[in-house]
Amino acid sequence: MNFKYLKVTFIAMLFPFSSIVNVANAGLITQWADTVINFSSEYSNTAWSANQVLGAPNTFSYGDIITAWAPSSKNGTLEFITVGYNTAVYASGAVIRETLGNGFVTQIDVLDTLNSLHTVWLGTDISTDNIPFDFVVNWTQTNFLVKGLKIYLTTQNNTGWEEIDAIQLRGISGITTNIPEPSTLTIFVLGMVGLTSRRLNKYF
Ligand SMILES: [Ca+2]
Ligand SMILES: [Ca+2]
Repeated sequence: MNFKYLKVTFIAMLFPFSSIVNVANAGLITQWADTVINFSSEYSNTAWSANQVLGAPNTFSYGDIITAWAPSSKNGTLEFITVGYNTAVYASGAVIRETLGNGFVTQIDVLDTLNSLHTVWLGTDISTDNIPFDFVVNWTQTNFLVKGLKIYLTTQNNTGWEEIDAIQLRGISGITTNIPEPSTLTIFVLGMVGLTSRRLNKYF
């Protein structure tokens, strides 16, 4: 039996396994907003209230629908909403689900666990209009934990209302997991190969 060939084959098999562990370590967490921390205005405290951005999307058609947040002004104001998430993460992105007057977001800040805001996006929102649209924004992952998002918008985007159905935070958990590092795992398995081969070499 060609034992060298067996060892090379076994080592080669480790590489795809290492890749799987890397993916597991990535651990991207996606959360929909759990609390409303602050907001500039709301159309009412029930229909189109700030609380309508909480949870997973529940506005499935484009239009003036009560399950989305609308500021109290239709035009001519700058508005904001700040939302909180149950699990603080090293944040790398957000999804703002726009369901009326799409294309109105002007800025996104992340809220750290010491209650400081950091701007992660400033720009032109080119979301498609006339359909419920998930405006996805990605940025370089923060090196601090993030527990909230502040979304800024202009009501001057068009002559009608501007509305948000839901807001998602994306990031990596700050909680330590027990998944072994690929290097540790590889060294361990290579050690086992060495032990096994020494035993087998006695017979070949
Ligand atoms: Ca408007
Ligand atoms: Ca909603």
